[in-house]
Amino acid sequence: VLVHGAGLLVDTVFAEVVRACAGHGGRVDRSAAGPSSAAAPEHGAAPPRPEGEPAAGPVDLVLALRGPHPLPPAVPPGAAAAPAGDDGPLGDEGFLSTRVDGVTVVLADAPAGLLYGLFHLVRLGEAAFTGDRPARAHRPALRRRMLDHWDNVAVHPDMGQVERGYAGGSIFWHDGGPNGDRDRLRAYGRLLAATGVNAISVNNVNVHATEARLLTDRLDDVADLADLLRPYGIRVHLSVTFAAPVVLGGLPTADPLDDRVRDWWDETTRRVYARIPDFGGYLVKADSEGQPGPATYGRDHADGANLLAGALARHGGVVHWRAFVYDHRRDWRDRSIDRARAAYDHFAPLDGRFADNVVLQVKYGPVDFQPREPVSPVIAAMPATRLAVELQVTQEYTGQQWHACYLAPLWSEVLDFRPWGPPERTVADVLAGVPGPEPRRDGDLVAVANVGDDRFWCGHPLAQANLYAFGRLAWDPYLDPAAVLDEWIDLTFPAPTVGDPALVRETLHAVLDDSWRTYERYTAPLGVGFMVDPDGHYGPGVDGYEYSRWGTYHYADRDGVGVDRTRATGTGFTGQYPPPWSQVYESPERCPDELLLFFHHVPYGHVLHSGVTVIQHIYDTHFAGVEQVGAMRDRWGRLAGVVDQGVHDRVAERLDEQLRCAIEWRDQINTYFFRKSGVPDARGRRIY
Ligand code: GCW
Repeated sequence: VLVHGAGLLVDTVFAEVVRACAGHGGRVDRSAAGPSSAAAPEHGAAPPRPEGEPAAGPVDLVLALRGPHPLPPAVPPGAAAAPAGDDGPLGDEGFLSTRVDGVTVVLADAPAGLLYGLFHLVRLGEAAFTGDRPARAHRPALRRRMLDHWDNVAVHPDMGQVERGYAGGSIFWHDGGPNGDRDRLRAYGRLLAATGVNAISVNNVNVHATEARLLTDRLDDVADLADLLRPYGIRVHLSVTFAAPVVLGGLPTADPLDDRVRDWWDETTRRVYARIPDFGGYLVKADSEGQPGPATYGRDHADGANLLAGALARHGGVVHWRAFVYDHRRDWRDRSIDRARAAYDHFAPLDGRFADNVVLQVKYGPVDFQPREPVSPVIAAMPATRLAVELQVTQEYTGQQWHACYLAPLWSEVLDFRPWGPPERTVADVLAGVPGPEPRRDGDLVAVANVGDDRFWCGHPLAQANLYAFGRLAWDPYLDPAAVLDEWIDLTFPAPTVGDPALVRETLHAVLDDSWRTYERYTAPLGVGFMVDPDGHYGPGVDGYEYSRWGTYHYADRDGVGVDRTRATGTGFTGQYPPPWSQVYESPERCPDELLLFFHHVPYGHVLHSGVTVIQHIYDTHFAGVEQVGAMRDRWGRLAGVVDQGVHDRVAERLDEQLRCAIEWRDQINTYFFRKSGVPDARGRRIY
């Protein structure tokens, strides 16, 4: 192998190859390393070679940065030519990959591209070194691919250390301070780079007292994380409290239009960049669920976001401002309010007022990460605003990493959704910056992270597939979830040396491919959402939220179920969508079955497009869902002795629990609706 070029991330590439050679044989040379290179010669590595001098012996693989040094002679003539019809710039993170005359070549114009090119080869595996491959350019579709950790430095009395974390304690913070396990943090950076993630925010969006200080007197801890993650091309962001000028700066106000407040943010941000020159920016949850915000001062979200954006702009930073804003103290009796409307009502009127380095971060659905929601109407409503779509890799509402639930098919449905109807752009197109009628800004894909200090990273070993799939879909939102799962399987489970080589792959597909829909079958039906236990959001609690202040109701009575969100007779939420969706969702006949109860209150006898009544659908899917979980568990059993014992045991333990919990869901939901409606199951199965 020859690694050619200079820079921190080229050093990382070199170190990766050194490590691979140490493990598997082979030899690596380095050329044009340049004075900036800090790479110490390691086992298996030859010292850097002067420019132009050929590597000794045949070279199988060249990873080379183009310019300022000439490409090494080991690059076969022709390998450096642009692919036919694609001679555009590779950008900061893109790369060319080809194989010519028996030499595999990766070329990039910037060091990060070389690192992504290396991980691309790892994904190709042996295929990277067989036959010739025409040159192909790879570039990320989205510029920022970001994970948000909801980690607290200190253990929080109600939420534990990681809010909605299901993988042990925080990977970043331990015992009120930084996590001393630096190897683990480096390994995390490496893992994220291999999926394509390039930005991370390292503390909870609910910013408590200790965590607020990460911005000021605890900044060294953040700088340390930035140092550990930088070699993998990952920029560090911070969640900040909007009240920081008061709680940290001692000012009497945090009013965004007050000069003292502006000066405080400018100066504080200047200090952050003096310490962390490539700092990513701030993430803010404001005026939501008790977090402070500009509303206290009679200012709006644009005033608030632009204040921080101004402080960050001169340093190249961005502010991610969350659109997850709603009244969490409402009266359930008041039928005039609809939580689904809130994000649009707050933000759509502000379109055009946000600074260019504000990214409005919108949850994919209008309510809150339910297993089934329509895509948020905010995406179509804000053409003049840079957007991020926020997904939830951590499985708050999808089984909390006790249930196997592969989420990439859900995310792909969101990314493939066409906010203005076919044939207009998809959500993925919008984020990728494909221009529409109005010039469009590109956006980000963001997700709440699912990693903690757990031995298997994610609690459930199969939940790693979600982390992997998030990174891959953020790099290329047009990828097929099943193909992404294949990549993950191949990278994660070595082919068994004895027995059927296809067994692992087939089993994992059987367990995971349909697991999100299976989860949907045994939980809340037809998009109605929020039938979870309010204490912790795990397991059933059919009426748990029905008379609460949170705004998430299903309105089941003896005659029917669902939320009337029509313009004609309901909350008017359907009017937040442009055509054709405003009409499709308005009509119970045209509304897709899986969203029917999100948009309509219908009688139990209402006949779905599938031909069955709503009540029979509820019974059928709940019995089917449990059967499917049983089948998943049996399938997994066949991998005993084939995959690592520790992994096998952990997954088996979780599938047992998934089955127990699915049965609980089935019986509570079926019994609830049987008692409400009095309609028996047409197939006479046991309901309590
Ligand atoms: O899904 C809800 C969670 C809260 C979370 C909030 C948010 C960080 O239940 O725990 O708070 O969303 O997204 O801000």
